[in-house]
Amino acid sequence: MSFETLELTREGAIATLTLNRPKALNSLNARMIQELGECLGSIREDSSIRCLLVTGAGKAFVAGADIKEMDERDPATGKQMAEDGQRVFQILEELPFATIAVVNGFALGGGLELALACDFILASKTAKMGTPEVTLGLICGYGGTQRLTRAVGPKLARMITLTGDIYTAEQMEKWGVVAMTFDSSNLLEEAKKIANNISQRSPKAIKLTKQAISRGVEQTLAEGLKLEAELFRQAFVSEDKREGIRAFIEKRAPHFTGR
Ligand code: DAK
Repeated sequence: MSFETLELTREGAIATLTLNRPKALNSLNARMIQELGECLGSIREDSSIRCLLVTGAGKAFVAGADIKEMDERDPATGKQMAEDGQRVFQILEELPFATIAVVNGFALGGGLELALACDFILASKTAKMGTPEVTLGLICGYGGTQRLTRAVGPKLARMITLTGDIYTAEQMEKWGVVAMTFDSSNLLEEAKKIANNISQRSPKAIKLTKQAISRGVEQTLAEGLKLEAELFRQAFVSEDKREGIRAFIEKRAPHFTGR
């Protein structure tokens, strides 16, 4: 599959999706959103993928929505634009395998929103992140007010979005937006090590764990525990569980199939 604004590569069970408009700091234009939708839609049923890395070409991860394109768009299309983007980010969030945002540089506005739709964020120590929408008279339109709030709580989410300031990766790590930071020269390599680790785990258990967390976070604790019990039941009757336990007892590496 080839794209104008993206690159999708594979190394065994790990796929890497690179946002690829470096001259415009990989800002999200309509074409990129459309291609992201096509690309994610096409890989979501690919059971040979165990982990997806999402990163940016050049010095940015994604410097936000394409501001120049927004200037040319009919304001009446704003809601449609938000819904199109939200749908694509939702596909990313609901992929059945693990997804890691590998934030190599600026992750601003829609770029941070894209990273937040991944399972977790790894960043270069020199990366810069924030939601500058309010500096443009906008608000987050790709789920930022919702996912950032769920990630850090409403107080911190208010500070980040209301200031519109750009923060360091170190600060974002302290706040829990970023899981880990690495020197920029090692970032991709470290991310691949983590992806490789995840790739050895049971795909069935990964898929069910993702569902337990993302659906459970919307529920009360009592409802979430019920959900966990049901998903635990599904794991308990799986071939992967049988294989994982046999492999432990037989002192060998498991060969998971995701069934
Ligand atoms: N859009 C378009 N072009 C961009 C861009 C962007 N977001 N960010 C950078 N560029 C372009 C620059 O214009 C420049 O292009 P040329 O002048 O060379 O043609 C090129 O990329 C290199 O950028 P700089 O020369 O500015 O590079 P610097 O290192 O000096 O500065 C910077 C890097 C990231 C600090 C700076 O470029 C910057 O402030 N960029 C804008 C950041 C920003 O405000 N991003 C937008 C956030 S708002 C919505 C859904 C979502 C959203 C909105 C609506 N709906 C569905 C309605 C999301 C909104 C946002 O993301």
